[in-house]
Amino acid sequence: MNGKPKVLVTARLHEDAMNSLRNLAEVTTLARQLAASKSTLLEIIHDFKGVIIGSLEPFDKEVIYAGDKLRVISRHGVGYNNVDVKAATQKKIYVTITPVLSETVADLTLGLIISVARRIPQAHKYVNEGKWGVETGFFTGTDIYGKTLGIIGLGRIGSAVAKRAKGFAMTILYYDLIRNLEMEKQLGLKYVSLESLLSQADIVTIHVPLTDKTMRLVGERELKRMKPTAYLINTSRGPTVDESALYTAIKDGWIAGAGLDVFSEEPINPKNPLLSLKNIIYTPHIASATQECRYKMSMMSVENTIRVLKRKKPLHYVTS
Ligand code: 8YV
Repeated sequence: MNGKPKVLVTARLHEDAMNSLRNLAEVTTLARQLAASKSTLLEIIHDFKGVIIGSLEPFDKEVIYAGDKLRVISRHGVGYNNVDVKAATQKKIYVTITPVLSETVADLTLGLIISVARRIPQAHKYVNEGKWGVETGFFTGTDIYGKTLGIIGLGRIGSAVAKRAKGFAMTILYYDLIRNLEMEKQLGLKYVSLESLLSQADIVTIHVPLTDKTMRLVGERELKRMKPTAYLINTSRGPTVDESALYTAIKDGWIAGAGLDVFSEEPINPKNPLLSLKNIIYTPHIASATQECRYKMSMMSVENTIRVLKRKKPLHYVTS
């Protein structure tokens, strides 16, 4: 029998990261779809000292308490709403994260902003279907340059979005629980209330973690405050937006459209009514999915795990 500690990997890691993990640990991989099932996790978790997981695997109190040997829950990512950090902290289990993805997520955010305002995906589909022509006014989009951007949550990712928006000569408003005077000075950002951000912005983009307080942060009331010409972008977590209110908002023209990378249910339910709207574009939770970024995330999630297994402090962790 080999005496290496057992580590369960349910995130998709780069081979280099897998190899360095295998030097130290006995590695078991499990497809994300299976790992998203709590009953599967409950059956197997007691075997493992470490887990490296994606954003869907439900590490709630029950799963965490069933992990007798568990010392580290390593998130391949920064959001940890699928992990009960309080239960983990009580059990002295590290919950680690990989804060190396802000620039990559900010890139996709800008991509969604431009795509939704200029209807790039719809135009692509149109040409792909053998159609052509500007005879349809639908493809006369709106400018991004010089418009007003409202950033909800000026953390690592929100700040990276702000830096990019400067290049588009945008007026940048932000709302957060904490003011960032440094960023305000550096980029000329304006701190405003959530209400005033919603009513002034041409594009509202969400960059908050999912917590009890940010659950459905943008609902009917907030959507009604937005301009009928404004777009909503979400690359954070689906449940920060009330999806049924968003459906009505777009259908009834309270707002002009949305660009979404995240949904309240993932993988998305093909019957989700949002999919039937034409003023909306969506991607399958790919904001951090570039070769470069996923490499860094893989290496860091493994490094965090190895450190804990060697009884060292991980590079980045959260507690409660
Ligand atoms: C990843 C994410 O898609 O960082 C996060 O919280 O949601 C994404 O970067 C996910 O964690 C992949 O494992």
